[in-house]
Amino acid sequence: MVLRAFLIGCVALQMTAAGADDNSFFAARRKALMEKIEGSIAVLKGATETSSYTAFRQDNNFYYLTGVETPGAILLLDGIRKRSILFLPPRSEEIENWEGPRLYPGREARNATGIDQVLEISEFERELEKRKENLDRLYLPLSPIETAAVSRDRALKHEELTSRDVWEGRISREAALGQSLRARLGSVPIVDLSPVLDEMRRVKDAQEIARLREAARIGALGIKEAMRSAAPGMYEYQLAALAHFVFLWEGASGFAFHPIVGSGPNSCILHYSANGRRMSEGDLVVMDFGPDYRYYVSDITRTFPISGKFRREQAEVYQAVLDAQKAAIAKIRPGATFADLADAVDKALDRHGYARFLNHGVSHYLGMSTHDVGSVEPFVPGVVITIEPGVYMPDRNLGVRIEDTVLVTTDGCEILSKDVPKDIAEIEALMAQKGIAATIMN
Ligand SMILES: [Mn+2]
Repeated sequence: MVLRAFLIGCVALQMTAAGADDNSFFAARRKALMEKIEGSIAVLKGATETSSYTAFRQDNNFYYLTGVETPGAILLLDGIRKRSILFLPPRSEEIENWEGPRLYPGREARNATGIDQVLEISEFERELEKRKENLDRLYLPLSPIETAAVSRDRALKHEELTSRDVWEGRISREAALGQSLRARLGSVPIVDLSPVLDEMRRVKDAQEIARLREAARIGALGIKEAMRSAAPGMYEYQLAALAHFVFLWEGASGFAFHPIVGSGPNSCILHYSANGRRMSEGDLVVMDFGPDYRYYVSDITRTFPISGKFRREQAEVYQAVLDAQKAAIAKIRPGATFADLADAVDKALDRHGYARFLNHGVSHYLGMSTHDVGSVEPFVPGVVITIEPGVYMPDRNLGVRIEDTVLVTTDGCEILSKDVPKDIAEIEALMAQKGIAATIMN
């Protein structure tokens, strides 16, 4: 998925989900955060029940620090006493009846989560009250909550539009939370926790890297299946469905962002989402999609001819974009910046006279969100980025984008999405194979 700005940084546990191994990662993150807010406390409010019949997905920050996937939870991190308290809604027979068992306040939840104390949500105010005396500040994340398929750029835009809407204009959830807390805290200032969490989340730990690697493996498998099955006469949504099927089959909870499958003229629409066009001989298809696997995502784009063979003009543009992508990947290492990658892409495309046909940013951080948090550079080992140059020529119905998910290592990088071919001969060989669509349609 493409970043709007030219460069971002030119400058369950639902009783079961997380296990003991996972808990040690969550505990380490809470410990690290409490060190950063030494002498203060932080409050995070998790996602509430969904307003639709979709699966509950916890807020990224809340999950990052707890692994807890229970709706309506609050986390208090006490950086003075170095203790964490989780607040959960009380047991409800009705909810259990409909939704199954949940995590409830008490010893069982403490054992399952490894969090120091698990109290009922009604206790939160008293615990806050206890701590407000002599408190120098309270940290609260002020950036928008991130649940399924949410990235901050999009969420901020939505927030801005909502606040400016003459008819439904209202303050954000985070601003409202801040107001409620302020009313109870008196003169204690509220400080934004988001930049602190952003910088922690920017650099991935071993658990995160393992999940990102799996998300990229699943993403690659899905895109490969779509390429294998692609044939003239199919609809764009059918390619999306094939990849989505593979994502779910492999254990992803859903997608990282709505699928982008643009054929022919739609290949030039950066975030094309209708996916309704019937594809025909000669079309080039830009497919940009990725799964959400245990709160970590991948973001992969491949461009391929629906018939399985590139036409000469298509191959020429494609090769230029591929050269640019490879030139940029060669620059990815600790110390490099987004500007270095943009520069490598620009120089490579310029050699072919195509630089002016690129109208979006070519790289962004990726992790729990597709356009992940973190505005700090240069890269360090453990950050994950995407690299996605493109060339778009609407006059010729010809759009090409190639995107991989890449982990920065100590001595260079590892292309996590390397399983999907991108060289012309390899793409044509993959597309000559029989895909599962042939079985579904017969
Ligand atoms: Mn992207």
